[in-house]
Amino acid sequence: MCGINMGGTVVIKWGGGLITFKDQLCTVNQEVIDELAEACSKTDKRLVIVHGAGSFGHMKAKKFRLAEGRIDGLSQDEAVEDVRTDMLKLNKYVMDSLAKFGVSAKSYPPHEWARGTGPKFKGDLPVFDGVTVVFGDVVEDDEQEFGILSGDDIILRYATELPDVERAVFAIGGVDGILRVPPARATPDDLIEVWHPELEFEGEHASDIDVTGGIGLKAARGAEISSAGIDVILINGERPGRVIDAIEGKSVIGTRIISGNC
Ligand code: IP8
Repeated sequence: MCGINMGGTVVIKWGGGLITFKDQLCTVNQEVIDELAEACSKTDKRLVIVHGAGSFGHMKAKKFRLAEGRIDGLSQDEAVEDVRTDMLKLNKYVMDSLAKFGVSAKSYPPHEWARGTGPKFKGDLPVFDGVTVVFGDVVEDDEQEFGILSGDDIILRYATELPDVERAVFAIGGVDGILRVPPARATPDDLIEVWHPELEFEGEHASDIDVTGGIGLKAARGAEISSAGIDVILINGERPGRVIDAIEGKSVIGTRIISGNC
C-alpha cells in the first residue's frame, strides 16, 4: 500500500473457485492468489478481503454434512476440526502472498468470533487498521451446534455495516460475470452487464461439490448490498487489470448488480 488513504473502503470477495482448484482436494491456484494480492497492493483504498473455501472447505464439509449441523450417528467432530485447519492453511497462502506484495494485512478466522450461519450470524465484525482478511468457515451455532458460514454472508455484513464502504467486488473464477446460460453454453453475448433480482438466469451450481450457494447466493447477497446503496460488481478474478479497475471504481467488464428493476 502506498501513499495516503484516498477515500473509503472496498470489500472484495476472492471466490473459492478462483483461488483453488475446486475438484482437487486442498489445492491452491497460487498464480491467481499472487495476481489478486498484487492487485490489492496497488490501491490506496482500505480493503476488506473475504475469501471463499473452494477445495479446502466444500468437499469435506459435504462428505460429513457439516452445513446441516450435528447429525446423530455421524462422526463429524474430526471433520469440523479438519475443515477449520484446512481453511487456516488456505488462509496462510493468502496472507503469505499479501505479505509478499507488501500488504499489511491481518486475518480473523470466523470460528473465533462469529456464531451462527446465514446473513444474520452473531459477532462483532473485526476490522484491522490495514487490510482485514476473513473467510468462509465452520462456526458454532446455537441451534445445530455448528454450521457453515459462507464468505458471501460475511461480505454482505461488512459491506452494509462498515461506515465508509464505496463498493463490493465479487471476483469469481472462469467467467466474466453473471451469464444468461451456464458457462459451457455461453457466448460473449451472454454476459449480463446489469443484473437485478427480477432478471432470471440459468445459474450453474455444483451442488455435488458446494455446500453453500454458488453464483445464486452471490447474486442474492449482491442485491442486498446494492439495496443498502453500495455499488456491487461481479468480475472475472483471473484478469488482474479488471480487479484493479473494479477496486478503483472504474468502468470494467463484469456484471453490475442493482437491487431492483429501476
Ligand atoms: O466458499 C464456505 O465458504 P464460501 C466455507 O465463501 C466452507 O461459501 C468451510 C465450506
